[in-house]
Order: sequence, then structure tokens, then C-alpha cells
Amino acid sequence: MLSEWSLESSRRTFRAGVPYHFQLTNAGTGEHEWAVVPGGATDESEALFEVEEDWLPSGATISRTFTFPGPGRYDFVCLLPGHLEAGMRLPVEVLAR
Ligand SMILES: [Cu+2]
Repeated sequence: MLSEWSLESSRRTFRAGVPYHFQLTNAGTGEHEWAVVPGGATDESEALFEVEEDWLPSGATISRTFTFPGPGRYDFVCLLPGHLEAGMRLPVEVLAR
């Protein structure tokens, strides 16, 4: 779930190589996007997966499937200008399969 200015996830630990079905809800009043990046990354070019803000207007819920390629730390982030800095980063852990 995304809102101003946070991301929440019912799950924070995943396994590499397993497809996960994510239900993304924008519970905020503005646009947000959802991206998966390597831990600490801040640039869109580093995103492994991205759901653009057009798909997540206020109140929208959509589903996407993503598979983490390998173990390590990843972050769920919103990369709209200023949103990451405002706190929209959620670290998650991915374990070896
Ligand atoms: Cu945002």
C-alpha cells in the first residue's frame, strides 16, 4: 500500500526465484508509483520492476507479479520527484530459494 509518504507491505521477506503476486493500492491523495530496486538504489535506471504513476492514481488498486532474481536486500520505492526523500522506501529481504 502506498500513501503520503510511506509504503507498507504485508510481507517483508521473500524467496528468490518465486513469483509473487502483489496487490498495489494507492491509499493516498496524490499519484504514486511502485518500483523494486536493489537495496539503497535511488535512480530509476536501477529499477528491476516499475509500475508507473499512471497506473496508480489515488484510490486505485492493481495487481502485478514480480520475481526477485536473487537473494539480498531490495527496496520498494516510489521514485516520483521528492517522494523517496519524503520517506517512500521500504526495505525487504530476499532469501535464497
Ligand atoms: Cu509517491
